[in-house]
Amino acid sequence: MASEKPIVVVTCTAPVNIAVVKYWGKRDEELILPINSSLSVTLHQDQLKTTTTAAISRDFTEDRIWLNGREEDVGQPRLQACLREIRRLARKRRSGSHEDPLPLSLSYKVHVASENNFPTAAGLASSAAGYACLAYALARVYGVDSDLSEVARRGSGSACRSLYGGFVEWQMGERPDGKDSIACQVAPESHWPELRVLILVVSAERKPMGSTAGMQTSVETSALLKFRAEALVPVRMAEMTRCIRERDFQAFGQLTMKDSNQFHATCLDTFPPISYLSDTSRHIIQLVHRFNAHHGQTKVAYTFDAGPNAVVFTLDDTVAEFVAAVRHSFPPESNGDKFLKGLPVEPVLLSDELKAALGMDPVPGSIRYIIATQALTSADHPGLAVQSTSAQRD
Ligand code: 2P0
Repeated sequence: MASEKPIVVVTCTAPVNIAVVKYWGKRDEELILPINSSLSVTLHQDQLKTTTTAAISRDFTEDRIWLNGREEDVGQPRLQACLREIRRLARKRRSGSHEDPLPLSLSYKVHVASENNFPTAAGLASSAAGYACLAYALARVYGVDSDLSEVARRGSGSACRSLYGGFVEWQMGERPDGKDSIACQVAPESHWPELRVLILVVSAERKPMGSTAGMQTSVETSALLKFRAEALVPVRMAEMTRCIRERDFQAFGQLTMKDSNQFHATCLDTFPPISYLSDTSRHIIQLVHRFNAHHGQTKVAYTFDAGPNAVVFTLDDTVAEFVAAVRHSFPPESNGDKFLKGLPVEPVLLSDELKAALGMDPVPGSIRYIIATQALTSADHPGLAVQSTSAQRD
C-alpha cells in the first residue's frame, strides 16, 4: 500500500555572503565557472538567512518548488542542473559500495519550500543563500555527503561561498570540467569577532539589470574587466587573505572599497554601460570617506553589489558613531523607530567637529533602514545548519 507520509523531510538554513573581492564574469555559462577567484564574508543567520525544507516521497509524481510561498517553475535550467547534479552525486556514492545497493529513494521526486527571513523587497541578493540552502537540503534528503560547491555553484555562482561560515574563497579553478572551481574557508567563524556589518537599504529607484545578463555583457565588451580578472584579482586575493588573517582592518577596509569601486568601473566600461549605484549610493561613499578623513584612518568601508544598497564593514567600537552619522546625513522620514533593525546599537551624539566634517546637506528618506549584523562569530552557528529531520531513508 502506498504511504502518504514523506520518507525523508529535512529543514536547513543557510547564510548570506558579501564579497570583498568581487566575482563578475564567467568563462563557462553552462557550468558557471568564473573568470576570477573571489572572497567573501559570511553573515550571521540571526538577521539574514534562508530556510529550506525538502521532502522526498514515493507518492510524489513530480519535482516541485515554492519560494516565499509561491510555486516556481521547477523546469528552470539552474534548478534542473542542481537536481541533476545532486542525484548524480547520490548515485556515484551508492554505486561505490557493493554492500549498499542503490536505494529506491534515489528515484523519488522532491518537494522543496524555501523562504528568507528578510524582505525580498530589500533588494538584497538572496540567490546565494537560496541555492546554498537548496544544495544542502537536497544533499541531506538524498544522502550525499561530498563537497557541495558544484551543486550550489550550478544554481548561482556566489552560492558556493555561502556553504561555509567565516571568510570564504571561491577558487576559480583551471579545469574545463570545473571540478576544481570550489569554495573553501580562508579563516573560521571565530576569527574576527569585532567585525560588524551594516546594511544600508536604499530606496530603489529602478530595477537594476540582473547579474547574470550584466556580467555576460561585461565579459563580451569590457577590456577593463579582462585586465582586472587576469592581472589584478590574483594580487588582490593574496592581499585580502593577508588582511583577514592579520585582522588588519585599515588595509581590509581600503581594499574592500577599492575592489567595489573597480567592479562598478568595469560595469561602466561595459557597452552599453551598466550602472548599479544611485545618487544615494554615491552620497554614502562620500559620507564614508569624510568619516574616515575626520578620524585620520579607515574606520568604515563600503561595498556595493549589483544594486544601490551599501554594505558597510566596521569594528564594534565604531558602530554607534557611524550609525549616528548616517542618521544625521540621511534622517529617517517617517519610521524613525524602525530605522535600525538587527543588533542593538546605542544612540550617541555626534560631535560638532564630526558634523562639520561630514558637511553634507541632510537627504531625508533616501536610506529606508539599516540592518545591523555581524560575521558569523562561532562554529556554534555554522554556515549551514540542519534544523530538523524527520522519518528515515530506506
Ligand atoms: C559577488 N555578485 O561576488 C558579485 C559582486 C554581484 C556583484 O555574485 O549568474 O547571482 O548566478 O552566477 O552569483 C552576483 O552574481 O550570478 C554576484 P550567477 P550571481 O557577490
